[in-house]
Amino acid sequence: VDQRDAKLVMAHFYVAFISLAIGGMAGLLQVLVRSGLFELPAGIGYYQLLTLHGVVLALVLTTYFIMGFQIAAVSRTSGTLTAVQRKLGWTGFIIMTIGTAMAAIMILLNEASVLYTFYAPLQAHAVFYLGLAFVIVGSWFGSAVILLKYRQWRKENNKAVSPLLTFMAVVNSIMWIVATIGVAATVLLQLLPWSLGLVETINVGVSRTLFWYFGHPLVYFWLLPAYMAWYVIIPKIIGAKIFSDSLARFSFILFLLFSIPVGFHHQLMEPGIDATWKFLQVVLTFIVIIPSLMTAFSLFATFEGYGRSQGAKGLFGWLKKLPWKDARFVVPFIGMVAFIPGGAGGIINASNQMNQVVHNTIWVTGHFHLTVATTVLLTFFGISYWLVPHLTGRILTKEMNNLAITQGVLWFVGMTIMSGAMHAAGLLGAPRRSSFSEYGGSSVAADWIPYQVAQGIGGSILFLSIILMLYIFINLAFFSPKGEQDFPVGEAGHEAEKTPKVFENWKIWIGITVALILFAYTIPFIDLIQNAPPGSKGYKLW
Ligand code: HAS
Repeated sequence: VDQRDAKLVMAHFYVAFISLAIGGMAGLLQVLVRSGLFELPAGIGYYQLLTLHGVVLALVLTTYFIMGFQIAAVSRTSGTLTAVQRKLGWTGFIIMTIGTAMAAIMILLNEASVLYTFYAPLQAHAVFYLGLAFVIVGSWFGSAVILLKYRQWRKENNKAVSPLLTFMAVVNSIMWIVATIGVAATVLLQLLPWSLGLVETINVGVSRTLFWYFGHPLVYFWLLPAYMAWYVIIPKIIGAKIFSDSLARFSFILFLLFSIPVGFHHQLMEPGIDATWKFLQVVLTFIVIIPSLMTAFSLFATFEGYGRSQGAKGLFGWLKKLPWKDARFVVPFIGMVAFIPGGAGGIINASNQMNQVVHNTIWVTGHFHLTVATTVLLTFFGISYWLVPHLTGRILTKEMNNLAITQGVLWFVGMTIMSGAMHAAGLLGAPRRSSFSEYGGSSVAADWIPYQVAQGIGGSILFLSIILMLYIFINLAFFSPKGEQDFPVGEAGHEAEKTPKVFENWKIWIGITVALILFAYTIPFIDLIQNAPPGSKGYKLW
């Protein structure tokens, strides 16, 4: 990656890792408070802390890391950014950072303790919503960089099939732009006027529906960069070929089509949405599981194929041939393993009847700590271990490599304890998003306490792992020996079939995406607006 692009990427990474430090600290306090062993000092509110933890880690860290990584991936595979593209990238970075600072200040002032999902009826200070609007708009600039570079590459290469990593970044950027329209709409049309006092009430159902229209694709916006690394980078690291370029592209297209019209699976317990539409979106949710199953298949095929090519014998002998001493492989691999129970938990959540058991319990928190906070995050850490030194002109030393493996293993241990306890307590009915309480001596609540203590122990181990990660990051960014660290990009095997051009016929894919969204959302929206609760006046968004 060209030095000028590297600077832009590193700017994103600095914010991401500062967020990790702040969010990790908030997470530690969080889990200790819930265990009943600790009380928050200096008038810090439980929901203030929870909002900080969620916003900084789930929204800020992820968005900055992904924007940075995608720019690096496109610059590496489709060529250095033009001056205009780089300027656009910096503009987006600055707008996002102003927005992040605005939102963060409001959270610190306890003026925006509305949780990372920030939909109504909780209300924050207008500056918080304005800040969010800035973050969204800034991220559109970052996405535009990816799309412009892609268009330039295609023009210069006679519309040939684009490099796989670039193609994947394009899919994720298109999905992001379509999805963020929903959250931009609720922020600008509902939450902002409401918090400014311009309207007295807003339609809560609409606000939640617009949020989840964005909120579910948001989780795939996090996941797809991890899949980019799994499909394209991991094969190169282990010395194998990409299993199938076409399969990888097809799974990304399926994510584009089916990530968005599924938000109702977060609203299965909510009134105001007819069961028919919930049913439809549950069916679509089960379709969006397919590309993940394809990914699992493809990874197993890559690993097994490689192991056997190295002479592995027996059913699982290939596992022994994988590079267990290379942090660039081991850390994301732990993330992959976590996605097996994480994904299974998601399938349970999505099953209408079972959702009634787990909804709003701490089971859901356990689910997303396996998915985003392990699968995705460990893959991002695994990427950082080679990408940061690549960008700063340094190398990942053997010593740092071993420390990185320790970091991944510590995370695995801490998360197994914390997330395992969350899943178990959730099944016993423990609510999510609540501070420590004995609920007036309730015997049911007493059963949750040992699990909460276990969460405290697991969370503390996770915090150690975060400290280790930050130490390695600082080392790779500033102190590691100078040298050239490779940016690994895999290639498809010679026997692979030619990739069909239809994957880049965006008119078809964006057309179907829009059609599916309209199909899944139009009538429920009309219902929500027409059946607005009594008392809402005038235009029924309010
Ligand atoms: Fe989820 C709630 C359903 C995936 C994140 N999810 C959440 C929330 C978050 C989140 C943050 O239907 C909470 C939101 C809130 O605050 O309220 N989720 C699903 C489904 C999937 C899923 C069906 N979720 C994710 C991913 C996330 C994420 C990914 C973040 C990155 N989720 C739900 C539902 C709810 C929900 C409901 C609402 C619950 C409620 O009631 O509130 C699927 O995409 C999962 C498919 C995944 C698989 C796994 C494939 C496995 C792979 C690994 C292969 C491993 C290898 C390693 C090769 C089918 C690809 C080799 C291993 C060896 C052992 C050798």
